[in-house]
Amino acid sequence: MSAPSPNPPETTTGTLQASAPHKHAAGLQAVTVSLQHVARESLTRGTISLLKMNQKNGFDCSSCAWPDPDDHRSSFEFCENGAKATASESTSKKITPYFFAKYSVEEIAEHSDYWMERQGRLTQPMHLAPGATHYEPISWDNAFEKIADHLKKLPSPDHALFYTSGRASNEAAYLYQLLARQYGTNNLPDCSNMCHESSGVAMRESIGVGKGTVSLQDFDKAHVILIFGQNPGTNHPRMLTTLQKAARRGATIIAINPLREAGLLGFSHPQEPAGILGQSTPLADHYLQVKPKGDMPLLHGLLKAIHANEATNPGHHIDHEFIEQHTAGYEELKQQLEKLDWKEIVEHSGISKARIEEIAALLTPRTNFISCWAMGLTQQPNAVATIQQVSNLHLLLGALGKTGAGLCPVRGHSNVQGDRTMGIWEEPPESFLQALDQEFQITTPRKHGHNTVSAIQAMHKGDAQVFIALGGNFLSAAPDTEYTAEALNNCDLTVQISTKLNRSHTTTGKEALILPCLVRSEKDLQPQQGEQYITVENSMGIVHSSQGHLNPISKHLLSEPTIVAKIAHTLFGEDSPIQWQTLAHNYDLIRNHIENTIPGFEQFNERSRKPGGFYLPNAVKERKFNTHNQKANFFTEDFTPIETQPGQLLLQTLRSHDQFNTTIYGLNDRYRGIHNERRILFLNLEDMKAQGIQREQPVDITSHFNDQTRHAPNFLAIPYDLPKGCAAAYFPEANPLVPIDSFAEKSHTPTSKAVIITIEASKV
Ligand SMILES: Nc1nc2c(c(=O)[nH]1)N[C@H]1C(S)=C(S)[C@@H](COP(=O)(O)OP(=O)(O)OC[C@H]3O[C@@H](n4cnc5c(=O)[nH]c(N)nc54)[C@H](O)[C@@H]3O)O[C@H]1N2
Ligand SMILES: Nc1nc2c(c(=O)[nH]1)N[C@H]1C(S)=C(S)[C@@H](COP(=O)(O)OP(=O)(O)OC[C@H]3O[C@@H](n4cnc5c(=O)[nH]c(N)nc54)[C@H](O)[C@@H]3O)O[C@H]1N2
Ligand SMILES: [Mo]
Repeated sequence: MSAPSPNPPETTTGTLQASAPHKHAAGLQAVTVSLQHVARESLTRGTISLLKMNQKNGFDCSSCAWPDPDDHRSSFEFCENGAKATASESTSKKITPYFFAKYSVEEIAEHSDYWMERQGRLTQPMHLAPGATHYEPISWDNAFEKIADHLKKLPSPDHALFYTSGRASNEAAYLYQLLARQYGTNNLPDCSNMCHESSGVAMRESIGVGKGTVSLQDFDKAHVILIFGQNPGTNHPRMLTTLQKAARRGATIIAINPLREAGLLGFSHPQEPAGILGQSTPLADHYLQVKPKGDMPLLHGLLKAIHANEATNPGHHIDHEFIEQHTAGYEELKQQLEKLDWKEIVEHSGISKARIEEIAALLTPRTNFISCWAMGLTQQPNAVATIQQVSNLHLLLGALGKTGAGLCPVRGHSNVQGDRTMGIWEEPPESFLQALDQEFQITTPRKHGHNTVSAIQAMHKGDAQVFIALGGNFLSAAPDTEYTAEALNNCDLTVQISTKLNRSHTTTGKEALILPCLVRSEKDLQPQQGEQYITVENSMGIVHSSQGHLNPISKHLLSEPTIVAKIAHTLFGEDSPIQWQTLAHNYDLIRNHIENTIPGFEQFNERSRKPGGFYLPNAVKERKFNTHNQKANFFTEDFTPIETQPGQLLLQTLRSHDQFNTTIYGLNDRYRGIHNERRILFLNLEDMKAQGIQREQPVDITSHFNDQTRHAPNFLAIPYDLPKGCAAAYFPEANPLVPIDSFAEKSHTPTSKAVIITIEASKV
């Protein structure tokens, strides 16, 4: 039997409607589209959910990690894409065992991701036996037995992989890492490895903490806000309210992005009368259309221009006191900047010297400025070094650890930051492992585990046979779809703890399990212990509770903490030093353990019950830098451009407006003027002319890495406002093109924003 195809159908819909891109985001249409999505899934469950979302007594929106305002929450504290996420999880549609009896795994795989999403919620544990064509129902106890049996059979605990996606609560994540470590491995790859890992690595080296250093209030005090490689109109729409407030008060917003994104140009607030009527607030005062990967030379240019300003007007353009007191490595940076050639800076960044000087003039030690960034920086080959140049800019001007200034990596998944705080990390610090050993009387392993890329390589080589996923859609999110599929097919057992159907349920190991769990908006009622709540940490280090209110869609569902604890209980038995049975049902007990083992969680139960939650400590806010030398470090790094041959383009893979990562809510990308199609390749008009490609013509894409090629057919070419030589296509359709061996230095993040491609007209 051949394995089902890992790719979504490689055909176009035939119904593309392409129009001009929008010049601002949101407005009334955002509200109508939200309501359409709610109505399609379930009007009652969806509306109740929207009213409870992001309220102090409600649940945390599972869409993005942008924080809620501390005060002045409106009764509709949501955005269009949060509404889509909530409609999707609150749907009344269900996938029952009948569905799996009707469709074989191969037949399910023939459908699109959009179709999979619309089938509804998973409702019962299902088992795919070795050699079987269909999933069949299985009892929870039998499912846990199968997992325990497989784990007990492995030659070493390092042959098991425990993947986490960033929606898991703090409580679930803490239990999950404890399960892996009691079992004996640090193999805890997570979605962060494909996402903000580069930010964590860069910031830990340079300022001693891998998290952002600002809070929402700092945005009220900032004079300048820089936004690198981020599309907030689609991916963090609630950030637009923050930016609108800043713009209205006169702050300068600078967008750095190869694409002109509607959400950076302007915003019509859908909850203001003027916004509903379509009046928009202009956002970006300066739009720097950098070349892809051009941020590092741009930052070099800014640093150089600031030094030139200081030379003409000494004492006004650099914060010498901050540098002296708090930093190391400044002299090396200064020497490097002197040697850098403006011609190369301009060529590689795509931004003129005059323009760079204009921006540099805005940045002085008296300027409060915040730098935000997302995947446009983190998924580049030189991501870590680039983010360290952002940090250099802040160190040079002392724009760190003071009101209105600091670094703001804008996280993706709603609890990806919390999961890392809870120990979902393949390279845990010794202090954390010691704390676990002491708290639980176990011996945790010291050997570092696999990250996402090395986990795939290990499965491919046959060095890992059991793959368990706490959420997510590993197959479609990972790079190099065909290679990752082969890796998963090699496993003896793959286990997906999931809420909705996805392609990781059809590309499996020899045996597979689907374990369906509660979503955030559902009540978590535990036997004897009653209703439980969970906690999450947002992008700005605020930990708060989240409590569901809907009745679960099926009586068979278990919560994530319960599922994890029951796997552990079955695996370790009654004699385990950890009382897994009690942890499964009483989350206060889990929070007590978190309090005892992770700094910053004192009186966790008490403080998480307070509306709004609490801030975790962040040393950088007090200008303390917990690096190897207790200083903030300047990093001096040379820029190496990506060499492309004539005819080659640099492809970035990005998100449309109607998706959450691999979950496809619809086929539109409204702000970019795309309707009814996802197999789109955005190109510069001159490149299209040079290659003789017509508008909407189907093209096949080949990617090139070392001597290897990879292919993805049938994308419709659309001319777009992006720099010559660069191209863009949607994730996950373009993932087969991302080479497994191409990842960022130091962080191992797949280079999903820098894939060398060639294109040719599809043969019809
Ligand atoms: N609705 C919705 N919300 C989401 C998600 C979703 O899929 N849907 N995903 C969540 C997750 S997990 C994450 S990580 C975030 C992702 O949020 P984003 O990072 O905003 O997501 P992307 O679509 O990958 O957009 C990357 C942006 O970087 C730009 N870019 C590409 N290359 C470069 C470059 O070399 N330099 C610069 N300066 N810019 C570049 C692109 O043009 C694009 O605007 O959103 C989160 N929120
Ligand atoms: N080419 C390319 N690849 C990329 C990216 C890119 O920009 N380009 N971005 C990368 C990034 S930033 C990220 S974060 C990863 C995302 O990688 P993942 O986090 O692995 O993927 P998602 O698509 O977010 O996962 C969606 C699935 O999670 C499950 N799910 C949803 N909610 C819950 C829940 O509450 N509990 C449980 N247990 N399951 C749930 C559902 O079954 C759903 O199908 O993808 C990465 N891959
Ligand atoms: Mo992400």
